[in-house]
Amino acid sequence: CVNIIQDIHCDVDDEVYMRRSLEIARKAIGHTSPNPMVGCVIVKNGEIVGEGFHPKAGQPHAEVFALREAGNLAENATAYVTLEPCNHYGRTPPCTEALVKAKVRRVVVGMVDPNPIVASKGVQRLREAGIDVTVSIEEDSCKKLNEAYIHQILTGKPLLTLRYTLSLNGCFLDQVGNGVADAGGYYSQLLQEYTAVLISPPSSSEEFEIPASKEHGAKQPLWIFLSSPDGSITIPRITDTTTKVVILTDREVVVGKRGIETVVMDELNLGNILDYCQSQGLNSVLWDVRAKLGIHEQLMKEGIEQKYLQKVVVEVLPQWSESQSGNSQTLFKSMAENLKMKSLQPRMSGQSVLLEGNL
Ligand code: AOF
Ligand code: ZN
Repeated sequence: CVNIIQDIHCDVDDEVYMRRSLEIARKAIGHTSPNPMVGCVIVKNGEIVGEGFHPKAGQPHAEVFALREAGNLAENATAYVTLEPCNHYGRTPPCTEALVKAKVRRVVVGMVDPNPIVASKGVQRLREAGIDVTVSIEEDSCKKLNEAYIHQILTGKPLLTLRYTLSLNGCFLDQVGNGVADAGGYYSQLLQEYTAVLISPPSSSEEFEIPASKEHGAKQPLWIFLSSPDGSITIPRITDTTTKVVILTDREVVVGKRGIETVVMDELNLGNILDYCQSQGLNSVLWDVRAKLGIHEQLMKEGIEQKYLQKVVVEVLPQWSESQSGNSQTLFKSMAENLKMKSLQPRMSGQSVLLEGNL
């Protein structure tokens, strides 16, 4: 389908350009929280004349960068945006006005913005200005890209994903099999995606080394260490000066190590932990369990029963474990009753099998 005459467009092209917008949006992966990732391309006579993405909260939106690049060519062009253009004055002015001013003829929107300040008002404003608007192109991919943002806007809580490693005989292993040393491994990718990693460490006596970021200037999540139920804490070894660590505890502790902050809470429950993350603008939290699940049994039960847990990533290593898993029966009963996976998608990462699903 060749789009030579600007009045004629076809659905195939819409999907192609929306996928390009999604690709651009991903350039800001892990950097935009609490804002969504958004990408925009401007197409004139079948050619891309401008591209942009939202780099960070506080900075201009995707449409603004794309319109800047397109300049006068934006007139009568089509704009593809992964998220409905905003119609409000936030940290930045409304994108709808920028699109209207640039005299764009058509806007193709990946998904409606669930943010109640925007929610369809952006589309409405564009239509009122005489712009032809098409909504819900590559919608599932657009929603997947911003699942943390959507969850946080709708529930007021960060998206919480549980990650653990299993042996072939179903025992919990205290390691990440694939990905720590390998920049292309799934774990490195998770570190890019998530704004925070919540660590249930194997045991306070063991050294825990936080992996240094693979590329210079790569985004690092906030590393949150939870004190054990007996009050003991793990002080991680940091090899990268940009790494930030917070130890969450329910009693006073003095750490005195650069880059490590301690935050004392009245009670170390999951509600308080997620509120803390929310207050820090963190919209996605990877709960990385390196010990048997039972170490933070109460937290885990709370996560399951209060429906804080949204996703699970399980890594199955091609090896057997000699230890028995020794997990709490009460916890497992609660999991069996409450954890129903909606979907479970398998894939490979190195020698490991990954099972990813939504609850
Ligand atoms: C867009 N394009 O690239 C983004 C949008 O504080 P602000 O001004 O950055 O506004 C943040 C809100 O704007 C955010 O919650 C979401 O509703 C929308 N984000 N909208 O048109 C963008 N990042
Ligand atoms: Zn905007």
